Parts: sequence; C-alpha cells; structure tokens
Amino acid sequence: LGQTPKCIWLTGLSGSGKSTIANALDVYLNEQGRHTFLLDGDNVRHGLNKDLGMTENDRAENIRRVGEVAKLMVDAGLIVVCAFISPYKRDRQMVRSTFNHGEFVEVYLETPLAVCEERDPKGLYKKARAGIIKNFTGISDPYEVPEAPEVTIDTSKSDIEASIKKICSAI
Ligand code: GGZ
Repeated sequence: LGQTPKCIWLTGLSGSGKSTIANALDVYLNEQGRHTFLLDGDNVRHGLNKDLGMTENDRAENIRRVGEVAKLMVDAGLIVVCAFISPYKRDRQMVRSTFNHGEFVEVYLETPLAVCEERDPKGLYKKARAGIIKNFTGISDPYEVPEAPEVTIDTSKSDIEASIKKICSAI
C-alpha cells in the first residue's frame, strides 16, 4: 500500500455498492494507520451541497465542489475516499485534472442496473419507475460508463474483502 495521499473516487449507479465499499475501505485504511476522510453523496448533500438538486448542472456543481474539497484534503496529506454517482464523464475528468498524475484513482462500480434495482435499499428505483422521482440515474437520467478507470468492480460478483484488495493493489 502506497504512503502517498490520494483521492479514491468511486463512481456507479445508486445501489451499486459505493457507500458500502467506501465505508469498508475507510475502516481498513484506518486499521493500517492511515489518515483518511470519507465524502459520500448521501451525506454531503445534507450539508455542504444541500442547495443542489439532480439536474445536470447541479450534479456538475456537486462534483466540482466535492472535487475541490478532496483536493484540499489530499494536499493536507489525507487519503480521501469519495462515493458519488458522478454520472458525467466531463465532471469526473474535471476532478481528475485537478490532481497530479497517480493521485486520482477512479473506481468504477459496474454492478448491473438490474442488480441495483433488485437491491433498491431505499425504494428509490421503485419511485423512479413510478415517475415519482424524476431524472433518476439509470432509469430516466444517463450514466456515462468510465472509459479507463484504474479499478472496475462488480459487487454482484466480488465480495467486500475482494473489492478492497483490488482497490488497495491499485494504490
Ligand atoms: C440518482 C438520486 C436521485 C436521482 C436522489 N438520481 O444511492 P443513494 O440514493 O443513497 O445515493 C444517491 C444520491 C445521489 O447523490 P450523488 O451526490 O451521488 O449524485 S451525483 O453524483 O449524480 O451528483 C441516491 C439519491 O441521492 N438520489 N435522487 N434523481 N440518485
């Protein structure tokens, strides 16, 4: 495991396993004595970004702010784990470009939509299918698949331990 600060960026559909992997990775890195910080769409949107919705522009602004915060934290020496759907290639690329080469590790959770929808832990897919939630990623809003992520994980095939090993061998 490298000793340098990094931004580990998890991208994928709602229910793809981002928060689960991010939390487990955070715990694991802490056990290794590393200083980490976890940024998750789910909680950042209740605080720093509570003024933002789910339009393309608001998602872009969400990712831009989080990227800037992650950059500050990496500059302070932390390993920052970020878990955001971040469905647009342009926004992910923008964040990547603010980091030095090798500092940004993109982890694509490629868990199939059918599996995410079957899990539906918060019942959001059901609401999206019923038209109660508009612009829902994967149902009525796009997800642009990463072209060259450093790591790709399908959480319907790989358990948490294997996923963390895969990420750690990439950093
Ligand atoms: C996608 C939505 C939506 C829509 C609410 N589309 O899986 P969750 O439930 O717990 O986390 C998701 C979160 C998305 O926030 P992000 O900051 O990760 O999104 S982005 O990177 O695109 O800015 C999901 C819930 O909010 N959620 N409405 N319309 N997910």
